[in-house]
Amino acid sequence: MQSLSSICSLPEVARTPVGAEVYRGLTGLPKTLSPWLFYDERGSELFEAITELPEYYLTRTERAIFTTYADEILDAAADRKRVKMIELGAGTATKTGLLLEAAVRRQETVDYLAIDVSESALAAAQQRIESEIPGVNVISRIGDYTEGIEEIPAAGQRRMALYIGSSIGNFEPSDAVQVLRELRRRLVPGDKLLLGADRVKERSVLLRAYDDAAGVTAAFNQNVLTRINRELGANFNLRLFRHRARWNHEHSRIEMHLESLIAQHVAIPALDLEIKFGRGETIHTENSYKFTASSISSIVERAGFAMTRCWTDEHEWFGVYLATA
Ligand code: AVI
Repeated sequence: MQSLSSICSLPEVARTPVGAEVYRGLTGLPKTLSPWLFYDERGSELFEAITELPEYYLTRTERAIFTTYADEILDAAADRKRVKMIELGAGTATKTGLLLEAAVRRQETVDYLAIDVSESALAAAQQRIESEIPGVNVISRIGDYTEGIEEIPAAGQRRMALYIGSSIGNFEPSDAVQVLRELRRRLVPGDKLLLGADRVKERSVLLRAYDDAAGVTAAFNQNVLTRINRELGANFNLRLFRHRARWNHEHSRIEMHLESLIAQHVAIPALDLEIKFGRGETIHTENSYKFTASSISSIVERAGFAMTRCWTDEHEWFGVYLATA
């Protein structure tokens, strides 16, 4: 715990979200940085590139599940009512189109509320969906997670909140419960949650997905150092930090780290800091939890939903779960 006097004497930039996170993460032990720091403009482009890599099975497998089961998912969610859809962290909403098309097949028109922190991603998604899927009424809201849900009240229809892409896996399990509990609080009984979550599988498949041959995931991980250099004037030498992906069996998660190849000091002038790294010491930058049917059910149920149905692919690599509020 830092004393009040040490907090008060910090440079101004340490109170910005990026400055505060870098200060917290690199002065603590073990060194950590929160994964939201990945997503500057370049990081978001690199993440889009990751989703198209042959080794990164998550996106295409979830898409394949939607391609096969979209009509069944909509029927199961609807309880014979009309459906309204809400997407948390919609991004460019590419996979969501398959569900929206199924909704239009079922009921001709559908209201779709897309929530995301990125204004540009939302604008692109809105334009594409409105031009490609007539019948979808897109409402977009800039925000984190659940803000804005009340803007499309249930009003006799079934609302289905989508939280797909295994984003839930980037939270600590207790935080994942909190995020879903907050969502549950804003829904009414009978509303649905459609959750996409990656499953536990062979270690080699998981490791390849987070350490691809073309080095795109390595560049995505190292980009966080470029961001700190640019925004806080630091002097990280990217050639002296190596991308590492590890499978942590005990916690059922892939961990991403940046490993210091030598003993070195890095200056972060905007934070008035000099950070010492030992050879082999890492900065832990991300956890990506992998779930079994029972571990994901436990999270969903602790958040106040009842697990209703699940769909998977032929290898059982990815799960799409429908739960009821
Ligand atoms: C966004 N999230 C679901 C990705 C994942 O698989 O955990 C982020 C990612 N990290 C490395 N590759 C992709």
